[in-house]
Amino acid sequence: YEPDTGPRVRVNQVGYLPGGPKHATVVTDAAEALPWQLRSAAGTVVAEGNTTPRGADPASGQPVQTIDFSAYRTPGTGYTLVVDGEASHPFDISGTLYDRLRADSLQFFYAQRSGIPIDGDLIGAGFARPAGHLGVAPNQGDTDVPCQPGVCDYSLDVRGGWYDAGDHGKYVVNGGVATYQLLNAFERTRTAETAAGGAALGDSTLRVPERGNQVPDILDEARWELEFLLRMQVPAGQPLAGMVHHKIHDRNWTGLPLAPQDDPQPRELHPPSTAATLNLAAVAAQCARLFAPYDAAFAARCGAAAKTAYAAAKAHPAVYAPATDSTGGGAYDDTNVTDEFYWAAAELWLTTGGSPYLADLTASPLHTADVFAPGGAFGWQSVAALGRLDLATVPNGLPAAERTRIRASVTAAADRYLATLRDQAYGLPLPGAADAYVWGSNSNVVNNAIVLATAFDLSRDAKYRDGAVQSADYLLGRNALNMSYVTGWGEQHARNQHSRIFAHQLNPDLPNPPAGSLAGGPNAALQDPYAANLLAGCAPMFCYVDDINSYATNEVAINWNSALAWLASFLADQGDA
Ligand code: 9MR
Repeated sequence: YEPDTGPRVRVNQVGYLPGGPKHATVVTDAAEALPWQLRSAAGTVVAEGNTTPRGADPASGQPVQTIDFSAYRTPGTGYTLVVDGEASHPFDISGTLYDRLRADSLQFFYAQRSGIPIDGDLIGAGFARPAGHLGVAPNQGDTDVPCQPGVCDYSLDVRGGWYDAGDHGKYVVNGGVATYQLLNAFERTRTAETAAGGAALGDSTLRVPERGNQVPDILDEARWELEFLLRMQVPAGQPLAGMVHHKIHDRNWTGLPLAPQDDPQPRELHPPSTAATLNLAAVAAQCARLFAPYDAAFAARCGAAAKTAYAAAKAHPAVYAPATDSTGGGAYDDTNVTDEFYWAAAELWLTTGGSPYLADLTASPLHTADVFAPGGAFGWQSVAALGRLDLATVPNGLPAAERTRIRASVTAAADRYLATLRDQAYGLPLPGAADAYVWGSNSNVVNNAIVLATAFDLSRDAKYRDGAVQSADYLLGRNALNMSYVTGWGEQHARNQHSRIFAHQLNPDLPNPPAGSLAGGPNAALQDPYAANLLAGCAPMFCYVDDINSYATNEVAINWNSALAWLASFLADQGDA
């Protein structure tokens, strides 16, 4: 299988910021440097230079050369880069490139909402649908959901929240990370260094039903999930009270396409887990501090739930979600919750300033450890970096020396991601080995970029901002497949992501995913049959196909779009850079 990857000059198909880094990659067998030309839309050569030979690129298996045209700064549309007579896809140079990506990437969450009709007047007629999983036949959830047999003898109203991904499951650990990233994208705009972006995430900035309610829309969107997460907590008086059920989903896997309101499967609560409980503790603590100015009662409810959950997790510190529990929904298994404890203690300390949380935080072996893994800084299974980033950025009462040490750990990690990025001929902060190209690899690219972006916020050192900006180039087309992984963005973009809802590929009456939806990305482990059959033997960066059948390379997911939303907001804030 040889995909048509188009022109051999690979660029960010959306464009480049006028004062930002401008890099491209050329696929060529030539051993020597080649001349390149930057052409305006009218065909005039506006800049030229020579490529830099890079040899064989391990991630793509391709012989490549790179181009640096950062010195050219004139805004315009329809530029192309030309090498050997072959022109790249066209792109812009503009300081407003990413303004709309901030809202587009957040729009995905409204489209994923469960338990509410989706309003076509808000996001387009093709996306309109009745509410899913409100106990209306054929749905069997989510207003009165029993546990799996033998797990508990009560049922819970767990309506609402976001569907996790291409399935109709709702998983607390992944919901937690996604909610964190939305809340954190907002919290970032509260600090002095980054206040400029605040208005862009304010009220009436998104197409959500709550616009106009005087609450920033990104908080409204996060609240839709927070309310669901709160409902997943085991009620007082029951065994394991205060713990949180790991997940709720169908008893059996369903086929595609399937609109949420048409899902006939029984829905079941799966057992509580320590990881889910600590996820709720962490994001409910964030909720308590961020909602305080807007809705004191809700903030108080979050704060109380965070404390109850944290105490329950300490009383039951090793209740693990097993890898085997993957019938009808994903497992989201985790048998190491040291990181979840660290993250929850950090968030509770930041919100309450309570000394027991500080004591737990400083006693954690992770408090002084390097928590930023080379492949991915964080993810649903490893959340220590979330605590670390917040300790570095959210105002708190740690001693100055501690604060300095924590901030230095973020910039040290960013230095390593920068070194990785410079080592990659496609300029992404992901190592070139196959084991870095995992399920959802695009989210690891983005999350590592977020560490770079945070290092810039902390230090104002432009090299970190440039690293974060360059990471976006990879996502938007500067890659082996010459493909933008963000729907609706770039000349050649992913649009057939695995989704029961946005299944246009299977039924032309259904929409593709909304603009701003991020595909999971290359997965060298080829963990679905479609990819395994089609892509056997692929070099890591080629292990992707824009086909709805490939759930392990081409799904949409809330934790991937939350990462994109955070980065998009950062990028939009940079203006001309
Ligand atoms: O994103 C998850 C990835 O890290 C795991 O390797 C994979 C297999 O366990 O599951 C992914 O999450 C999926 C979840 O299990 C079910 N909903 C869709 C998620 C995205 O593919």
